[in-house]
This record gives sequence, structure tokens and C-alpha cells, in this order.
Amino acid sequence: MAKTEDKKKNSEAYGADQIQVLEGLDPVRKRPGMYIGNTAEAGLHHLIWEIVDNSIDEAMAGYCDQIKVKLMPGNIVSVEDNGRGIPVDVHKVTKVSTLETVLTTLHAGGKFGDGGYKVSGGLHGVGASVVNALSKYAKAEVKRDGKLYMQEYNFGKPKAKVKEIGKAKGTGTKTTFQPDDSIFTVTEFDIKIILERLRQQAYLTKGVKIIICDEREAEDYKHLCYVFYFEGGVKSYVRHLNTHTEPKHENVFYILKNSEGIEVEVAFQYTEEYSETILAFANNIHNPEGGMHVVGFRTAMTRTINNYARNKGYLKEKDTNLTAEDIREGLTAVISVKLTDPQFEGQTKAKLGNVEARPAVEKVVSEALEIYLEENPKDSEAIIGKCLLAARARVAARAARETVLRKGVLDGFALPGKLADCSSKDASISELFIVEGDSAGGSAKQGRSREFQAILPLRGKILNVERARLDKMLANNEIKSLVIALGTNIGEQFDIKDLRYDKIVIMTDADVDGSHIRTLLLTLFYRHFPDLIKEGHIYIAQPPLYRVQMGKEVTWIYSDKELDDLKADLLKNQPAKLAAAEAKKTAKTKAVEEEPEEPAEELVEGEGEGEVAVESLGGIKLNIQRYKGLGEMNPDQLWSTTMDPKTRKMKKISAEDAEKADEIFDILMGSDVAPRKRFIQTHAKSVKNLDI
Ligand code: 28F
Repeated sequence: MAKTEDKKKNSEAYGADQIQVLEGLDPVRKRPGMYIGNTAEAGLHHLIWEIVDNSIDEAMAGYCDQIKVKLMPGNIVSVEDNGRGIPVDVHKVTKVSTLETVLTTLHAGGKFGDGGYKVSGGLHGVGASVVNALSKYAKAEVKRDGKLYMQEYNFGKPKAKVKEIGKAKGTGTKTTFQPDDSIFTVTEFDIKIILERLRQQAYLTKGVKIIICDEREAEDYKHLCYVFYFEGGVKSYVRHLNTHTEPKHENVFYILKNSEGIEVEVAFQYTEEYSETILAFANNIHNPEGGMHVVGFRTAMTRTINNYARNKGYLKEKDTNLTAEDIREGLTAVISVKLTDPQFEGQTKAKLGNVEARPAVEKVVSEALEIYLEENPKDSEAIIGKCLLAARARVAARAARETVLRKGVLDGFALPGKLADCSSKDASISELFIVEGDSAGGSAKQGRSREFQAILPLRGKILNVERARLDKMLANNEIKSLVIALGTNIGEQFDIKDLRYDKIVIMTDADVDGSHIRTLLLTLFYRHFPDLIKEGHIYIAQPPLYRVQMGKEVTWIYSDKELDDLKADLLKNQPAKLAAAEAKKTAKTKAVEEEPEEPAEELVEGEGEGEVAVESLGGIKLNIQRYKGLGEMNPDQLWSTTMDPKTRKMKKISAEDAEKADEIFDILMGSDVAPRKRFIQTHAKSVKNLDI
């Protein structure tokens, strides 16, 4: 990235005086959630995002083109960039080094003030101090003016003044931190989460190289490094999103242009799919609920494509215009805007509110799209052909849908025969369990609390469903039953007020078939009942994987890790447990006089039909029974482990979970064989535990 003279002058003029309001870090340690969302896995990773965001801000300002993230043993993370380096001169207000001020005070960013960063994501520049406050150890190193400066901290407090510790080549900032494990409930970083996020950031910050090295394994083990660098920016992102589908045309549309101070970067390409994927970002922050930039984009697309189609005679005089719906089908687009003062709205602050973003995107995309369509006639023909087909299908589908809907869904009384409904008519307490297969359905019907729990068994055939066309989907009886049971109707007639259950619980086996059915149902909800997901009505039941019996004590285990933990725990506490067991034994023996020890076989007899294994952990016999399917549990067990609101574990499905399922669905059901094979090979072991 060019560091122009102009920018250099600017950076020299920009010193230590941008910081206005200053506050210590006590509030951060008192209420960490206020600053990083929570103190679980997401909050822990948030620490990394905050530090990386600072580097990305420096990159967006044009001063940095490389960011290196290192994970080290002991949950220590370092982030290093080759930006200008945080200034170290004495700060006017605090009278200590600016570096120290930035790391130890809140509101020390000065990002939106004069001379601060024009464009920024993150916590408005207080990120570094928040991370410092929540770390038991941290270190800041700055290379500036040929010198290396350093300061260390414990719990946000400096151990000593900022020191010059040597010479330096180049410039930059490096922050190292070790999260305070008394604050976080999760302390281990997950490389997958880190890679996913930083890959996305690399797409959104064109030309910046992000390197991630995981150095947490044993020393002789080869360390793994990952490098993300995308010259194409969001164009590369669109290609990536379309890797598992068939593009309809070759050239990805791409534009990067500034309009009225807003940087607009947009790429799109149509695929064979019927669905639309639009990813929108403002200052690199994802806006799942869209916003003004998305509105501007849609307007530009609809108007420009219609104009072109008319001019070239694809649309005849008698034809009506293509609708926004027709233009959506099969579209994969990434919209990224960068602006000075982003306003986020909506329930989850996930929607861009700045009205000026709308005309900016509309103008940039309209102008560039007109040129693209003229210059790429082959691509244009494919795109318009796709839109025209969608228009025709829309008319046909409506006709088909109306006939289907008239037959069943509209008369609310024709509830499917397979549905064992609950007796309560109060939707706010009612739950619908969608169960795989008739045998598990039988157990669920017997085990449930009839008052508020309804059971709908589905057959395996559901797998052959085609997800794209509503009319074809409703031709499948299993799906039709489900839609009728929900009560909301579907498509244009959908109305969430008529939902008959507050919770819709997908209860499938922990095997490959179960995972398929779950994926399919989530896809169905994602495509055709998105409001049910958005409003938190969709759940996945979590049946246990194992039943572990130790003497008379029965424990239900829900994951392999939990089982390992239990064993480890037993080994650790073994002397105490053994002693307790011994004491019991002697007591018993005394009472019945010389009665032989309880035979081991008695322990081996598990209930139900699951696989049984007996393990002996230093004298304690463990009877471990693995459940392969819901059908292996008797109704009482199913109730107490999986259905009883007091004891069950259920996973509420978020829009992201469903989006992932939708992607997996493509891979599993799509026409492309290679990615499916790859997916099944790489996930063969984990498919049974796919937590979607
Ligand atoms: C590993 C994390 O934090 N990188 C950063 C800079 C550069 C400047 C800066 C940062 C100064 C007064 C706040 C340098 N020279 N990586 C990072 N690189 N912050 S953070 O300035 C911060 C402001 O108050 C910088 C000239 N201007 C800005």
C-alpha cells in the first residue's frame, strides 16, 4: 500500500492531542459484558477482534498492509501490524505517553474527532484498553522513528513506564495479551472461529495480508500458519461464496468507487440457485438485517436490468417489467460500504441506518452496471435469461400454490392425521416436536406431556424433497403436514400470528440420517419461514449420547467430551468415591451377613437396547450405554432426558445456524458431486455430531 507524502504529512500533524474524555478501566472489569458482549466464547474471541480491528483501521486509513496473529501456549495471543505505530510522545492531557493513554483509558481512540480515523469499526478505539483491562498480562510494542518502545501491564495496570528498548526497522504496533481466566467462562481460543472471521476481514480489506499462526501445539510439532490475502476484495468473496454452485455467467460484476465521501464496493454473480445470498457490510461490520446500502443496491439492479432488457428487446412492449423478486433469484452479492459515522439500527443493531448510503450505492452500482452489461453481452444474456425465467416461474408458481393452499392449508381444521396434537389451545405454551420415524414418534407420544406438547412424526422419504420451488415442496406430504400443523400458512399468505406453537423442536437421531433430516428442515425454515427463526421459535432437541451407570447412580451424557470429562473427574476423585463405595459395601455386608458382593453382570444390564460397555476405573465399575437413536430410549427416558422442560437441553436456532444448514444442504443435495464427496470425506467423523 502506498504511503504517500500527503498522508505522511497528515500523520506527522496528527499527534497526541486527539483524546478528549478520559476514564479509567474499572468499569470494564466490573461489567465486561457491556464492552465485549459476554464473557463466554464469543466474548473471549471479541478480544482478538478488537485488537485486529485497530490494525484494520490503520489499514483502511492506508498505512498498513500486513497483520499477523499468533496463538501461543497459555492462551496468549499476539497481533502485529506494519502501520505507523501508536504514538509514544507525551500526551497533553494525561502527561504520560500516548501509548500508555491508549492502553489504559477508556474513550482514548479519538477516531471520530478531527484528524482521527475517518472510517472505523470496533469499539470506537477503546478496544485496546478494554482488552488490556480483561487480560492478566499484556504487552504493547511500537516501532517508530527507528526505535522500539515497550510497555507491559497486569490487569490493565502498567508495570512500568513506556521504555525505549532498542532500534527498529520499519514501523508498526504489536499487542500481546493473555485473557484473565477469572473473568472468562471459556478460555481456549478456537482456531476455526478465528480463521472464519479473519478470512472475511481479509476479503473486506482488499490488499491486506492477514497471517494467522497457531503455535499452541507441542514444540516439535509443525506449526500451522494460514495466509489470507485477496487482491480482488469482495469480488474474491463472491467467487468464494459460489464455489459450491454453478455460476450462470463467467465475469463477476465488480465496482469500487467513492461517492460523496462514502466508499462503495460491490460484487455479484448469478448462480443456478433459486435463492438469493446478499452479504452487506458497513465498515467491515456484517449487517444481517441489511439497511440503506442494500436498498440502494436493489433499486439500482432492478432499474438498470429492466432498462437494458427493454433496450435490447429482451422485454417486448407488451411485457411487464421484471420485479425485484425476479432479479433476486440466484443472485450472490457482497455489498461493502465505508463511511465516517455508521448508524446501526434494528433489533440487533444489525441494520445500516445512514440514509446517505442509499443514493451513494444506487449511483455507483447503476453507472457501473450499465457499463458492465454493455461490455459483457454474454453475461448480460445469461443474467436476463435467468430473470425472465424467474418471472415466468413466479406466475406459474403462484397458480400452483393457490391450488395447493386451497386444498389443505387454508381450512385450518384439516390437521394431519399423524399429528398427535396437544390439548392446550394456548400457543404461547405449546410445543411441537418434529420426530424422525414412527418408532421414535411412538416413544415421544407416550413420553410427552400431552397438555402442551404435540408430536409430528416424519418419515425418511422427506429427504427427497426439492427445496427450491414452493409448489414442488408442498407436493411432499410430509412437508404439507408440517405446514398445516404450524398453522401459519406459507408464502405470501404466511402470518406468524397464526402460529400454533411457541416452540418447534426438531428431534432427530444423532446419526447421518438424522443430520440430513435436520439439515433439510432447517433449510425449509430458513427459506420459507425465516420469521420463525428470527423470532426464536425453532429449536433442536439434544438427546443424550450415553447413559452412564455407576452403582445406582445414573448420569446422562450429551457429548463425547462430557464423557471424557466424567472419566477424568472420576479418576481424580477416585479415592473419595472408592471410600464412599467401600463404606456402603461394609454397611450392607453387616446388615445381611456375608452376602456376596453385587455381581458385576447386574451392572451390565442396561435399560433399552443401546450398545453397552463396561469400564473399570480403578475399582469403580462404569456401565456405559451408547444411544444410537431415539428409538432406543423408552418413553420415560425420552421425557426426562430430552423433552422435560425442567431438565432437557435444547439449542435455539439462530439465523446463522440455519444459513449454515442451507449451505450444507446445497452440498448434500446439489447436482455437483465433487463438493459433496469432499464434504462427506472431511466431515465423516463429525457428521453425527453436527450441532445444527
Ligand atoms: C496490534 C494492534 O493497534 N495498530 C495501531 C495505530 C496508529 C496510530 C494510532 C494506532 C493517536 C492519538 C489515538 C500513528 N501515527 N494494532 C494497532 N496503529 N493508533 S493503533 O493513533 C491513535 C491515536 O490518539 C497513529 C499517527 N496517527 C495515528
